[in-house]
Amino acid sequence: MIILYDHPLSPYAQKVKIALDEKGVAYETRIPDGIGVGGARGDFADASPRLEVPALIDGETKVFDSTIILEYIEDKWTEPALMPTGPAERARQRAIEEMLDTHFEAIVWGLGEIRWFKRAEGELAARMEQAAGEQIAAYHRWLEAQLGDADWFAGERFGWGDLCAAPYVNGAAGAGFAPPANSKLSAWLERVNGRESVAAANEATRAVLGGMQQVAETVDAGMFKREYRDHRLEWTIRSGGLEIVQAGLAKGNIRFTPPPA
Ligand SMILES: N[C@@H](CCC(=O)N[C@@H](CS)C(=O)NCC(=O)O)C(=O)O
Repeated sequence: MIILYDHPLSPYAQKVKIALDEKGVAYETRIPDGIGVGGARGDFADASPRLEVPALIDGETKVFDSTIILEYIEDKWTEPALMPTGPAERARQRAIEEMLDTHFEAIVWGLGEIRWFKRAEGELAARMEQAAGEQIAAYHRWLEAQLGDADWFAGERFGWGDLCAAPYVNGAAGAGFAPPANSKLSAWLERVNGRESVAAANEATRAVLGGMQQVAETVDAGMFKREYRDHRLEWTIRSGGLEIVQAGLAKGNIRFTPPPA
């Protein structure tokens, strides 16, 4: 049985679950012990040197990073193909994935740091939320242009760009930043959420969201050490939250990407 190290709130893990479901591949999900504190060990750490979900174990094969896992899935289970044909179209799918995995993800993640983990309150939180809203609106415009008049980012059929976009656009919508009403992007979101694979990932997310109301205290008590890696660190600083990083470093409740063990 394929094992997927997962967290239901991880958009990266959602990409992988949607791809496996679309291809009808059976798998078992596991939430690694120590996720969120940088303390994971054992099989998960062997599969994922950066101690991040998702990580996939298929027999002797261990793959980490959602993009690399998606490529593995597409190479191993070829039907139905999620990547369209033609080099230009394939490059476009990868560009959509890249834009969302990097800067778009960081914005939605940053909103979680403010609202769930209470990294900022009052005026600072309001300024950062406003910046997030403006940035998300810009990404929505970019996505709308990528969609054009097609039903799917992948063209005539659901595919790579769609499964990569769904977790992030849903995450932003859940945070109160839905695509503009009556836009092509909002019609696409409704369409993509109608797919069983996407609905299942959404349901798993909803099931754990209630528990996020209590996490601020656990961060304060030093039980979490959140990973302020690459684009997330950039987002925090460019959106006015340098003091969040400084306070987190002083309190020891933020960390950066670890080197392999
Ligand atoms: N580039 C990676 C990013 C994965 C990632 O950042 N995962 C987060 C969850 S969304 C994680 O596991 N962080 C480790 C932690 O919080 O301890 C991918 O595409 O899979």
